[in-house]
Amino acid sequence: MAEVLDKARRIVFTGAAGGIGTMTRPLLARLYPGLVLSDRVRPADLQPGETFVPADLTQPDEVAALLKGAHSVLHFGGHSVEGTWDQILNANIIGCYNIFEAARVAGVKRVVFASSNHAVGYYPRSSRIGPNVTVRPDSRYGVSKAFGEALGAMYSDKHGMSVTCLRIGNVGPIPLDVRRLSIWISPEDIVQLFQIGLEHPDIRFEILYGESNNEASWWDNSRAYQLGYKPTGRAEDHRAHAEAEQQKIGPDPVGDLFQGGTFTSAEFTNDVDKAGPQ
Ligand code: 15L
Repeated sequence: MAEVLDKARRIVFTGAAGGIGTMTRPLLARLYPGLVLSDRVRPADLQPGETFVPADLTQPDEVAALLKGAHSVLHFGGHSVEGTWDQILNANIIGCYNIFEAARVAGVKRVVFASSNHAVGYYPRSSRIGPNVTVRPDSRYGVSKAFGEALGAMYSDKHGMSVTCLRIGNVGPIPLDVRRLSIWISPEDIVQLFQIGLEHPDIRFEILYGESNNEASWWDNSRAYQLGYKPTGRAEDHRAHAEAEQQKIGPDPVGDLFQGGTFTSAEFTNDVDKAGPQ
């Protein structure tokens, strides 16, 4: 990495008690000692030496106190799947706004935002997309991620904040099913993307896909590679497991056509040939 980050700088990680937080914290603790972990609830497995500051993202005062003096933010807090409008509005729309606005006020230099593949979930599995396609959210959740990307672009252009949006596929030790063979990312590889967002000197505003080195990928992630990404995970190594798991799930006539899977078939009332880009 060209720029060496001053490790003494305050880096705040929201959503630290969630799935991605739990999988990446041990790796991050080694890279960024002093990382400030935050969530509404204390992580059950908080280690001695880890710093935890509770905050409710819907409360601007709590978010402002959390980000005071911060240099960078890994924003992974919020609602991580489809939810009611009330849940999404509070956790992902208001919460995300509160983070970016408190970051601006606090003079935060860099934000890495957990976007999602569900911001573009209605692209067909037969298409290959890059970071600059029109968003095609597959859910209220996906819309909130597109909103977060738009906020990030605005704070980058208007206020000079370095913002990296990670359109994350699915983070885990192995791909869970056939769809995840195309979008899986290992905890180690997503931490590499965090590092790029926190440290790479060239970042103004970027959308990168959060996937490992997947042969069945639907995404052009060449920008991540240009920025130094060297994923070590390979979904194909787990194909037999993913195919066996898929047998247990059975077909989804809508979800199997689109990248977002079950998020696209949930609440679906359209014809499949009228959904997604023409
Ligand atoms: C996501 O955005 C979710 O946070 C995660 O729980 C998975 O559903 C993932 O997408 C996925 O698409 O597999």
